[in-house]
Amino acid sequence: MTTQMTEDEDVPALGPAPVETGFPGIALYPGYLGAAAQGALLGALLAGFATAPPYRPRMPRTGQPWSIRQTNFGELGWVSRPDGYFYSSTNEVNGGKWPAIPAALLDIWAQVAHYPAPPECCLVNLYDTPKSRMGLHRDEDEAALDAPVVSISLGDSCVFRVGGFARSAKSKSFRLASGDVAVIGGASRLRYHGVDRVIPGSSRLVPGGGRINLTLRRVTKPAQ
Ligand code: MD3
Ligand code: FE
Repeated sequence: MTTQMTEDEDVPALGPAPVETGFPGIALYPGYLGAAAQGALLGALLAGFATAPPYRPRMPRTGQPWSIRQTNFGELGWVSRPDGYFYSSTNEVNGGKWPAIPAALLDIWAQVAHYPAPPECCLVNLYDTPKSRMGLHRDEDEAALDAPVVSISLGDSCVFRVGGFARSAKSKSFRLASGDVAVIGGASRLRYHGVDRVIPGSSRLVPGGGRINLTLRRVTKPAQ
């Protein structure tokens, strides 16, 4: 028995394994990024913000300002306009292109997405006030619905909710913490989901506090 235990301690840990969520197609990797990787990624994001500063979007039609700020990296950015939601290669705030997706994020996609093409969009959500939240919605603006959405959380933890395929379906809550990665695909790709609240002071990563969520998305169907 003792020798068996000693041998087990010599076995290197396997790579991070996803935890069971109860939703087929949703894999959660708690602590996928360690403290050093989180700090390096935050630095790359802040550098990109100099080119594409986060802005406060407004709801289509009503013009109601959101409680979060957003920006994008990649060939395509997800934007809210008076007439709906669109992917656009132009940053309409300053007329420029979006900065490139940081290499560390392309690596995460390659490791967890199990998809034969790279992401085209990294949508950045900044939960920068105690009131910041995201209502229940579905991500359905992508032609490549066979690709997963890969989410990376940095900074303060949040209470995240996953529902069903109708807004009224029952839902289940999870906590997402800094360094966690979630992969949402397969049979769960079109589930309703949202962020109920951020837990202030739960992380010291982001200067001034708050939460940053990155979602990597494949928008167009890759050429065969
Ligand atoms: C579950 N962002 O940007 S990411 C979004 O934390 C968005 O900022 C949230 O929802 C955030 O659209 C959640 C994780 C996520 C993304 C897509 C999903 C979870 C999902 C699609 C279906 C079910
Ligand atoms: Fe979403």
